[in-house]
Amino acid sequence: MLTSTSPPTDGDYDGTDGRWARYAFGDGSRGYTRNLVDEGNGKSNLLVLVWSPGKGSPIHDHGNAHCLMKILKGNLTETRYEFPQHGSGEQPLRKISQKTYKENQVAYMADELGLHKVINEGSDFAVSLHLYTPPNVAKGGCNIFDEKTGRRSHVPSCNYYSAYGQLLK
Ligand code: 2CO
Ligand code: FE2
Repeated sequence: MLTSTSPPTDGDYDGTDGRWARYAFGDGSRGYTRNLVDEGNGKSNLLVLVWSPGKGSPIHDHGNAHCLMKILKGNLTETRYEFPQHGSGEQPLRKISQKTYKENQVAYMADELGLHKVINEGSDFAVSLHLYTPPNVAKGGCNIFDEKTGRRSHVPSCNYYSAYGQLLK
């Protein structure tokens, strides 16, 4: 029986079994790699992301989809910003919050909650498991945003570094 309405801090998948390792291709020359695990019969996207030490993502949106992120290894620091209004001109993005997630913690993100960037402030690679549904970003890409001007640029395809455990060229 559900006795709590508070957000999840843990998911059912226990990452300590290490079964994610075959999807976790790191590349220190990039901020992070996106590794496809499963396409959920076209309804979702399950990815393993590998975050290079001291690096991270640009500020981005999530294509009007739900995003769940569970930390499998290391810590990740998420900074959230208000979603800029169309036509509001050039203004710096307004920071809402900053939080560091530790191993096994789960974060939820969606466009309703704003934009975010994710940074690995640790000195080793960090790994996270991401579930996106519907798989809008895989189909239509996403937008990245300039922190100082709020200006957006569309990224037509957010590429995979590997799929089903095989490196892609
Ligand atoms: N959304 C980013 C991506 O799919 C990762 S940050 O966590 O939501 O590349
Ligand atoms: Fe994200």
